[in-house]
Amino acid sequence: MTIKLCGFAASNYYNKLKLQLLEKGVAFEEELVWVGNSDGKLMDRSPLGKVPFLDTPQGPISESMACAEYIEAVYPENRLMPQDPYAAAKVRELILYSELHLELVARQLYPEAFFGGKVSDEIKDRTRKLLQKGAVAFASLVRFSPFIAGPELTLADCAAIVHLPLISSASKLIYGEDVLAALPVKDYLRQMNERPTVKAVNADRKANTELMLAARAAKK
Ligand SMILES: N[C@@H](CCC(=O)N[C@@H](CS)C(=O)NCC(=O)O)C(=O)O
Repeated sequence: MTIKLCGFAASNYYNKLKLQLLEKGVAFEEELVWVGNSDGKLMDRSPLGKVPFLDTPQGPISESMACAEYIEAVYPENRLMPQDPYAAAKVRELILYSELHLELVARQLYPEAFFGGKVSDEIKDRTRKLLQKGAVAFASLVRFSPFIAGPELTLADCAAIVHLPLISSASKLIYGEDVLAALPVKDYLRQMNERPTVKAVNADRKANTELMLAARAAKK
């Protein structure tokens, strides 16, 4: 049985794993799973009802970092985690900063930035401070030489490629300024977007986003 990636292609966390699998050249299947329904079956596979999750021969795994580590352990080809423990820890550190201290913070802004909702001024102010703090910390760790953790493509790139565009656009749309403006994110993404794997992920993301927005509009 091949591994199955479950979720939907408009999700950045889903695309982090899809990029990892494509870069490793691992055969995998995809199962389209939407979130936001009270389907008990989803909770059995991902207890918080979030995507992505993996279906493995031994059972499901949720939380993208746990999934990514499992993929690296089971498929050692084309490693995206350095073997040196310090270098590997630095890659994990970058992923945590990009997710816990930037993407999850910026996520507070998405309802207004991307989905026509409204976010309170209080949340916007608090989020701005946290994003500015996170961006300074992240800037002290990134390399962009040419990859985010150094000369090799790693899992930290799989995370950065999918998260950084959302953080930049959400902050630009809400505050009129990009919290990542001090970093060479545009050049980096331009280079990464040349990769066939990233092109494939982006094409699927666009198609799935249209599907998701059409489904939301039909519900209204
Ligand atoms: N920490 C989770 C974050 C995953 C996440 O937030 N996924 C979003 C889609 S991009 C989701 O499932 N949202 C639905 C929800 O939170 O109920 C991970 O790394 O897997």
